[in-house]
Amino acid sequence: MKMRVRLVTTLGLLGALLIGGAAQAGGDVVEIEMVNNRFQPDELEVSVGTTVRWVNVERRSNHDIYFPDEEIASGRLFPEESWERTFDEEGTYEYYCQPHHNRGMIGVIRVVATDEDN
Ligand SMILES: [Cu+2]
Repeated sequence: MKMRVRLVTTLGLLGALLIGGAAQAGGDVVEIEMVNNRFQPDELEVSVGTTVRWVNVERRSNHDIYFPDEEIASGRLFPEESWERTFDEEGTYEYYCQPHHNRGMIGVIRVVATDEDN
C-alpha cells in the first residue's frame, strides 16, 4: 500500500490512471464522477489513507462538494475539473452538492481501517 502512495506522488496523473482500476485499498486514489446531477458512485467505502477524487464529467453543469459537518467545500467545479480529498481518519463522511442538494445530489464516503491496522 505504501508503495502505491509513492507511485501516485511520483508519477502524478499517470500513476493515478494506472492504479485507478484497482483503487479500493488504502493509499489509492478513487474517482467519483459527477454526471447527470449525481455522484457516481454515491456511496463509497474506502480504507484509511485513500484519496477520493471527484471529477465533473458533465457537458455544462457545474457542481461542488460540501461536507456540512466539517464545513469543507471544494468550490465550484466546472466540466473537466476535479477536486481531491484524502481521508486519514475512519468515519462516515456525508456530503452533497450545494446547488443541487434539494434535487438529491448527495453522497457518502465510509472510511474504514486498513487490514494492516487490524
Ligand atoms: Cu451539483
